[in-house]
This record gives sequence, C-alpha cells and structure tokens, in this order.
Amino acid sequence: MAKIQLLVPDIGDFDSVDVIEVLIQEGDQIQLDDSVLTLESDKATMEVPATYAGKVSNLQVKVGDKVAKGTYICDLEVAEASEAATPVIEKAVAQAPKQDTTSVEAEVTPKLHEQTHASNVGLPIASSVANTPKPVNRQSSGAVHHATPAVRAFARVLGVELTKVAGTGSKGRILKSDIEAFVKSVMQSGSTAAVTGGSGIPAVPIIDFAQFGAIEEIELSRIKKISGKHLATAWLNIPHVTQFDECDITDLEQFRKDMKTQAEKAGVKLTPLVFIMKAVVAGLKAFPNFNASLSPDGQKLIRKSYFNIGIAVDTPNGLVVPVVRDVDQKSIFELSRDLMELSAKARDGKLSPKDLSGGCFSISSLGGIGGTQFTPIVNAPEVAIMGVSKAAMQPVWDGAAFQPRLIMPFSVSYDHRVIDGAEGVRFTQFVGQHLADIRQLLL
Ligand code: CAO
Repeated sequence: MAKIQLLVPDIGDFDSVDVIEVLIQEGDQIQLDDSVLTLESDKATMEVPATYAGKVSNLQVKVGDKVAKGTYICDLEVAEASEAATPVIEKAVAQAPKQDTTSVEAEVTPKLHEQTHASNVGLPIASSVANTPKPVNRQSSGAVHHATPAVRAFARVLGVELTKVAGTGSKGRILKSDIEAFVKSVMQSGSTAAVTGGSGIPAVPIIDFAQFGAIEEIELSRIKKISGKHLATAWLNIPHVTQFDECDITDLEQFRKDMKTQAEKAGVKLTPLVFIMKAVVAGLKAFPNFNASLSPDGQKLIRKSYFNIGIAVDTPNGLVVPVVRDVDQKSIFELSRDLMELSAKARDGKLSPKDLSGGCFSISSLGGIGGTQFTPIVNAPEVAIMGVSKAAMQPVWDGAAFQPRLIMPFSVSYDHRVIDGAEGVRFTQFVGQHLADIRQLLL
C-alpha cells in the first residue's frame, strides 16, 4: 500500500480560498473523483476531487481554513494497483509539506513518475506499501454525498444536511429537486430535526411567512452577506465575554473643544474616537494579550508588535471595518485625517483590500448615535473589540457633593480562551483611566 499526500490542486487565480465543507474524515474509504473539500471564494464555489481511491488519514484541513494550491489536505493509503493506475503531478509533490510520506517518495515506481509527467490532472504523491483499501459505502459512512457545488450551496442556504437527503440523480446524486422535496416534507411534517444551521447547531425553522400576510423579499447587499458570514463565524468560534465599564471624559471633552479651531485649521474634525484609539493602543501595550491572535490550531498566541486599529463604519450597504495603521506613531490630527478618509472611502464603497486588512483590535463606536451599552462581536482572528456608547452628563459624588461629569459607557468583548476576566476588567479600567486623564497618554 502506498501513502499519498493529497494536496489542493491548481484552483486558478485564488491564493487564499475558504474551506466551507470538509467532506471526508479520518478512516473514510474514498473513491477516485469523490469530492473531499468544498471551497468558496467571492466568485465561486468549487469542489476538490480525490485523484485516488484510498483510506483517509492525518486530515489537516478544517472548515474555516484558507487554502491555496498545494495546501496539504490529508494522507491517503492507496493500493499499489490504484497508485499505478492513477494520474499524479510531480510538481505538486515538490510542494508538499515535509512529512514521513514525502521521505518515501523516492520509492515511487518510475512508472508512476512517467504518469506524473504525462498528466495535467490530479493531486500529489508519495508512497509505502500495505493493504488494499476496501470499497467505500459513502452514503453509510456519512462522509460524502454526491451533489454539485450549486446544489450544496442551495442546501446550505436552506440549512439542509445532505446526509438526510435521498438522491434521485444518477448514482444517487442529490439534485436540487431532492432538496426542495426534502424541505417540503419537513415543513409539512412540522419537523426541523434534520435542518441545521451549520456547525451542528439547530437552525431557525423554515416558515412560509406569506401564509400570514403580504411579504417582500429583499436581497441582502454583498457587504451584508460577507459581513454576516464573518460575524456568524466569529460568534460561533469565539467564547465571548463582554466587560462593561464607563469613564469620565469631561476633561477630554474640554480639551477637544479647546482644540476645535486648531483642528479646523488643520482640515480635520476632532471626535472622541481618536483619543479612544490612542487610549486603546496604550492598553494594548500594557496588556499585550489583547494585541494578539490565536494560532489556527489554538495552541499558540501570536502577539503583534504593531498597532493597527479597525474602526467599524456604518455604510448604506452595511458594516465595514477599515483599518487605521500604526496608531501608536500618529498624532491626533493625523488619526482624524485617516479616520475621515477611511470612513469616506467606506461610505463610497471604495475601500481596497489593504484598507480592510492587518487589524489588531477593533473599535465599534455608536457614540455619535446613542445607546448606553452593547456587546460587540470580536472581529476574528482578533481577540478583542471595544464598543463605545454615547457619553452623557451625570451627577458624580466627589466625596462632598455631586458634580456634573460627562460619563462615557463602553464595553470590551474578548475571547475567553485568550483573556481571563481579571485581565479583561484591568484592561477596561486602564483604558478608562487614560481617557479620564489624557495626560497619561503622553507618558
Ligand atoms: N459620546 C458622545 N458624543 C460622541 C461620541 C461619544 N462616545 N462619539 C462621537 N460623538 C459625537 C461626535 O463628537 C460628533 O459630535 P460633534 O459634531 O458635536 O463633535 C457626533 O457624535 C458624530 O460623530 P461621528 O459618528 O460622525 O464621528 P466618530 O468619529 O465618532 O465616528 C465613525 C466615526 C465612522 C465610526 C462613525 O461615523 C460610524 O460609522 N459609527 C457607526 C459604527 C457602527 O455601526 N458600529 C456598530 C457595529 S456593530 O453593528
């Protein structure tokens, strides 16, 4: 038996594509051409086929990963006969990560290499010998269900698990009409047992609202679709805790007003947000766990020594989070200018991928609108986000009398795998104190 590394083949111009489905699991016996992954880019959904029949081991890829040509998917234990009969690409072998399997690549028969040169199809190789894989009963293994990407996408939209659907197409392939029939039967029976919202969670029941009155269907904007998926991913993957706090920004507000003319001369409009960005950076320096991301395997913390802050911007088409870079190195006026430019670009739909990448920590400010507190969703793979609400005058006891002070409520949601509660509240206290006395930002 040969052990073969299955890699992602050439997938066109994409160098980082989301894995939305892993259609195999360790121990599965799969057949040639069975789909092993479903990938989704902004433009298309595509399935990665297996170029060997064999037994899956050492599965490396999970839903949510990003893959590119050459990404190592898993090992396949294949029978010698199948190995010799199946096309492979030598180039792909060269790109494979160094594993035990690659060390035996030299043992691959010349015949196999000849086929490598002869073929433009397929995935990688390497070898060792063992038993012949048994044929797969894919439906019973629950791992692979024949359906085209369009049908899979359709099923996902409706929250239908393909394992529950009987395929009526050729070789049991699941057709769109099978999904429709399945949904119909679920609705008629009033059952939602087989309809899930992904990640195994129960989904909201499918209701035909038209039965209660007139309805209108409005397509979500592209931004809403993308941000919705990202928010749901973050919400499902991160154990969130939200710490509420408040700070006294009376002096900050006085300083901001004093600076108004100077700011206008510099062509910028000062809002509390730029001071908040500075205070957050001071907090990130004092509490570096907040300026970090978890490694994909969740075993390491990747701390960052740069300070780029994402700012949630409300646009007519939905929420976007452009990134202000190097906040630690910029003056208050420079930050105001960056903020004005980025929010204008966001509202005009002109943000570039660079404007949207590289953030360390995000701030969502609803302070210009209102509200007292809210629980922002961490912008994964960041580990924390600050939510800013509207400051209001409040009577504050100074030990002798009540004084009118401008109090700003804010919250910080964080990933509890990375940050403990005590550290969370120390961080909010630190940021609050720096906003209450902005002279500390000079230190
Ligand atoms: N308390 C009291 N007043 C505040 C405030 C606060 N925390 N924050 C801002 N303000 C004031 C500003 O000073 C300004 O008033 P003046 O004109 O009198 O100075 C006014 O509110 C409007 O501010 P702004 O919202 O235009 O500017 P900003 O710098 O505070 O925010 C931006 C910029 C782009 C973040 C904001 O316009 C925006 O889009 N906010 C919404 C973000 C969002 O939707 N978050 C939710 C994400 S989760 O769905």
